[in-house]
Amino acid sequence: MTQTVFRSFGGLLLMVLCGLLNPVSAQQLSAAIRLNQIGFYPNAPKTAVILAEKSMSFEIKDAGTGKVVFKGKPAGPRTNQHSGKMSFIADFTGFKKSGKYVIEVPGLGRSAEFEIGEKIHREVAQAALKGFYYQRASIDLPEKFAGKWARPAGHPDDKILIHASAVSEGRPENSVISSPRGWYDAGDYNKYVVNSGITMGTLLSLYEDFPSYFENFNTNIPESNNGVPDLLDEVIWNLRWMLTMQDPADGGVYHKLTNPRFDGMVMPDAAKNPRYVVQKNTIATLDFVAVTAQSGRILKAFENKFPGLSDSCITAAVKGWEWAKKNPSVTYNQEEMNKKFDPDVVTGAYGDRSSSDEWIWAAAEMYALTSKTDYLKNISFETEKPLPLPTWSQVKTLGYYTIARFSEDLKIEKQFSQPIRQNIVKFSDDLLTDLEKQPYHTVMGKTAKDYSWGSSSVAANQGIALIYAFKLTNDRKYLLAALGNLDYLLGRNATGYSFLTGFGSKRVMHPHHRPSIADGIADPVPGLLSGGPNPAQQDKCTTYTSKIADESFTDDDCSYASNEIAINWNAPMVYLSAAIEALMEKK
Ligand code: 9MR
Repeated sequence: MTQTVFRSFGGLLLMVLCGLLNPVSAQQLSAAIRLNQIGFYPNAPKTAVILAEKSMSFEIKDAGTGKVVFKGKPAGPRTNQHSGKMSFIADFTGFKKSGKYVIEVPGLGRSAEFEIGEKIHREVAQAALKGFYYQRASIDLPEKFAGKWARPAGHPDDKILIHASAVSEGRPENSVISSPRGWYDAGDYNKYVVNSGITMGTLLSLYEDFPSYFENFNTNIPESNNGVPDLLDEVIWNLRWMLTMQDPADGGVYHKLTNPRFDGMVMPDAAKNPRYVVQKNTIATLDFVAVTAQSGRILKAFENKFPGLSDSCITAAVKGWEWAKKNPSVTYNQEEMNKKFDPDVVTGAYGDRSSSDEWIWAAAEMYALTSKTDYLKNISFETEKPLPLPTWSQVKTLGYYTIARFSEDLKIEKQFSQPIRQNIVKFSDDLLTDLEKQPYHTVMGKTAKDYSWGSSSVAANQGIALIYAFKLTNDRKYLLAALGNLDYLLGRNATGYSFLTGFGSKRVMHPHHRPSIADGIADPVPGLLSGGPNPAQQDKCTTYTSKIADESFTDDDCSYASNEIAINWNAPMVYLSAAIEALMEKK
């Protein structure tokens, strides 16, 4: 009894003391206040969203002293087009002092602590790139680089079987090739050329767009001190794998390196099922051409570090292009393949019927590499059509970005590059239309279509398009809208989650990601971007609490449709966060 009284008295004393030391903690955390949980640049917009039925004033308080440093009245209300919910926009852009703060809405509660400071997203960008290191196949991740997520190598991939669908001269069924390295695609352990295509294109473009920023961008990987930017070292890990996916006999490229069925929820080194390369096809080959052409171009400058690698890439690109020209309509149709060949393969299909966009991307990269207009023959750039956002199955915009990047150097006639530049700006203007009416004040989420499988990558890719528009026009409104989408990804959204593992006060903890599930460590592998809301809920998980487009998310590892991670989503996250850092540093 005495002990209990003493304990509760002690507890009370502790609470009072803490309250005195940190007066802001008196207010309850409120889930109705949504903001970028990492923080803000001193000289950029600062927005929080308050979910409420009526307008309430807000205060920014110093997190240490509890002193009110800024007061404001939020604008609104705005009505959410998906849920009908009302929100108000608390703008504290005028407050510019670096430090740690909370936002408080008397009567509602307070936010978790956030920071105002220069380079506020640098660690986010570094972690998102480091996420690729954690996805590496065929290599040990020692503690020195992987911290508590250290693990033995998985999938040596040095004895890969030729699937019946992939036989060619010199490579009969079940013969063995070596195809090590590369990144695991996602929460699963397979390696897919098509998805590697857009991922590599995005990361390589990031390097080409901001080369100097990466001179000093360390992610603590084994290659960190080799005199090559870590971004390129990371990309080369996957590039060397991709090069093994080309059939040396004819230049065609296998669709994927895969188990017949998905592995169980085990660590990489415990997954020992036989793996195959399957059917060569036009689209995988063209994606490969684009990546190797771009790599060949970039790596010319690193010839002394990687003797011969640039040349190997260029040779591979040319061979792939020739194969695609001879085989322009070989599509990968998993169902059809399974009818004809054994074993059946039921892993990610990445089946895509239309190759016109891959032709555009590959042609643009080959042309940028060689300046030979031959590569543009018979290619329609389709600039009369609206620009589509890049996805694994729609890559022509990656080609546009390259043309836009090099239009001066390539001396491409105006009539050719001009419409591409205009398209990028037009797309960005359309994104910006009605921004002032959006419930989270983001271009992300204007239409329910934005919430497709991997919607986080939609937000990130919109951000990239806006950054290109900014580079083309120098109009800061595009850059700030891109930053708004980064705010979305880090917490200013209808779920209240920060979608990057390891970051944010309300962060994703249970991604559909085999190592994170199997390693017995509470924290998931960091730096991985969760797919995000997806009202289609194909995984049929029972823990979703909403079917509304922008809320249809569950932080549950059963949810491969809303909470998986994937390399093609991480890459635009790296691009967006690093590009914003690079551009904010400049001004
Ligand atoms: O990102 C892909 C999405 O667009 C498709 O609708 C979905 C179903 O085919 O597949 C997604 O990609 C998955 C791939 O097939 C296998 N690895 C995990 C990928 C992310 O969920």
